[in-house]
Amino acid sequence: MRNKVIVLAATLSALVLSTGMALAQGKHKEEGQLPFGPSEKIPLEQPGAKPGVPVMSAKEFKQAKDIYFQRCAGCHGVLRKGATGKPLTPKITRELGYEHLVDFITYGSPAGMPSWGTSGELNEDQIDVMARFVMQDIPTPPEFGMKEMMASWKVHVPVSERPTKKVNDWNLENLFSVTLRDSGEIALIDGDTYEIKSIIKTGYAVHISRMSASGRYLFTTGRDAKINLIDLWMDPPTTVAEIDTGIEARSVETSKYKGWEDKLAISGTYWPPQFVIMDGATLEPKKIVGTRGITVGTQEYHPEPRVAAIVASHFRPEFVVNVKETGKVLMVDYTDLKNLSITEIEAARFLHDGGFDSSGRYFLVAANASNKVAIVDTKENKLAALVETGPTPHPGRGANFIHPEFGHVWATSHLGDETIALIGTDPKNHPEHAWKLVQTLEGQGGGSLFIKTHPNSTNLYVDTPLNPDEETSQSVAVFDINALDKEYTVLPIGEWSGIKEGARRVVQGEFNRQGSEIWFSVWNAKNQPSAIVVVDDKTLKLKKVIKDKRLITPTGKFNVYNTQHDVY
Ligand code: DHE
Repeated sequence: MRNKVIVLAATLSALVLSTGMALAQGKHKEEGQLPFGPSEKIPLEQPGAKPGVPVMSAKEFKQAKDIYFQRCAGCHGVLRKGATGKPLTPKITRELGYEHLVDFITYGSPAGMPSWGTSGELNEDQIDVMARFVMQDIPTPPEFGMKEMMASWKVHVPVSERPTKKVNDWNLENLFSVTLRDSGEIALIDGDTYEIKSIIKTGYAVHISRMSASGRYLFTTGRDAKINLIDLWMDPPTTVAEIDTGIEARSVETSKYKGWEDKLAISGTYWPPQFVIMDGATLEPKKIVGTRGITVGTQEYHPEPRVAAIVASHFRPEFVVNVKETGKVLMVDYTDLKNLSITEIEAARFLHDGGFDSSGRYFLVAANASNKVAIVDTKENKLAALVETGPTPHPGRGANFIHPEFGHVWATSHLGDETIALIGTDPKNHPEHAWKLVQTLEGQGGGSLFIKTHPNSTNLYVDTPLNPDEETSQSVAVFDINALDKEYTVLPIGEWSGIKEGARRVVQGEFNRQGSEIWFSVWNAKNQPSAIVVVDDKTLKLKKVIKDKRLITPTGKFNVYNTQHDVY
């Protein structure tokens, strides 16, 4: 075992910050503001001065609010109730006191709080305002309902003016949609020629791209909850509609059940805590549903249960909506939006990301701070199992493969340690192993975010972008699926990129259509070069480095065919 480290999910914001700091340190430095992002939409009132609570000027409050929403809210929550990070409610922060908070923000903690000061990511003035900010009463951002959504909704190309068949000569099946995080764009890259075919302006820091069932429409969601609907049949592919569905978001999906292909779309938001069902061809908002409510287990009210991963069921006309803070999976039947029917499945708290098993029937989702994976049977609408896997599972969509001994398995890596957990997913042929942890592998170290394989591959790739050791964060481990006990191979992707500067974090492998190549992002700060490194899956040798000054902070990559058909 190498480099065993404890890296908790809070570190993720450190990563986000380190790449985003270039923005904060650029021309907006004076105001301490970021040029764009969700916080722009949040006209928060500054709470009145209180005895014993440090005073802040309006300018300082605004600066702190921006930093908080951009960097801290992902882990601590908008209402500071804690999730992946600890709660920061005024009672707690005032008891801790200003000096303690300054030290904590400056030096971090072994439990995963990043060392914002010593890493150089926040300067002393910024740490001072953040310590004072978290001692204030919690400002609640505004709600975002139908009126606000309608005001932001734009149809750029009406359905009647769109082509009735594909009119470009692009090979859509092997096209990659690549998030250019800090420039608020995606790049569409041809998987056959590696040519950047187009750069499309989107919301800020697109989190995921999803494909409609037909493969025609590409949906992106910005962190600022802007949804772009891109018609891939047009020449060139173009945004045909857009809408803001809230203030902060991470998930978007479209209806895939037979007869409902391309008909509806759904966006889940972190703030406000809700989801909205929209028309699939125009994004017209149709139905907003709040997710505030009672948690599983302790059964107490939570005011901010954020919507994490959403997938579309293949077995019923339903969306599978994972609510982080309540730990509930909502099976939302979309056939009758007026008389909406939702099956609520109790899973475990802090649901985050996940993917289907190879049959497409079971959805496996990380309940990250509970160290568990919840398995939902989307045919029977029941919880199949809750499996303890290790500290802070973070699968992305996970990896499905056939294990020489246990048959079909699904795998996740972990943020909190070096382990990779394999869960049996074949109740028919291997009932004794189904929904059980069948094997644990040891990878390079903690700080892993994504794991990947493909039905045509016999390799299992595990990234470690958040590991504090540079060599580890700049490389990936590859296991041979047919000899999992054998030592893994390390691919020095950062070095292969030829880039000499920066953190060069290697993140999220994504296969091409054929399953013959895997693409990794080499993720640097906005003002530094980044790249995509393509690896030949058979030989594990470098095949291509895609470098271009337009590739600003590439992170997630979504192959059209694999995303459309849930191949992973
Ligand atoms: Fe993600 C998926 C939330 C930070 C890159 N991320 C997801 C999903 C959620 C989520 C809920 C699943 C969406 C779905 O399937 O519908 N991510 C969050 C956060 O709350 C968190 C921890 C902190 C934050 O403030 O955003 C966070 N994520 C990051 C990053 O820092 C990453 C590495 C870079 C970035 O672009 O922001 C990042 N997240 C991704 C990617 C996926 C993702 C690439 C999709 C992976 C896939 O293969 O499907």
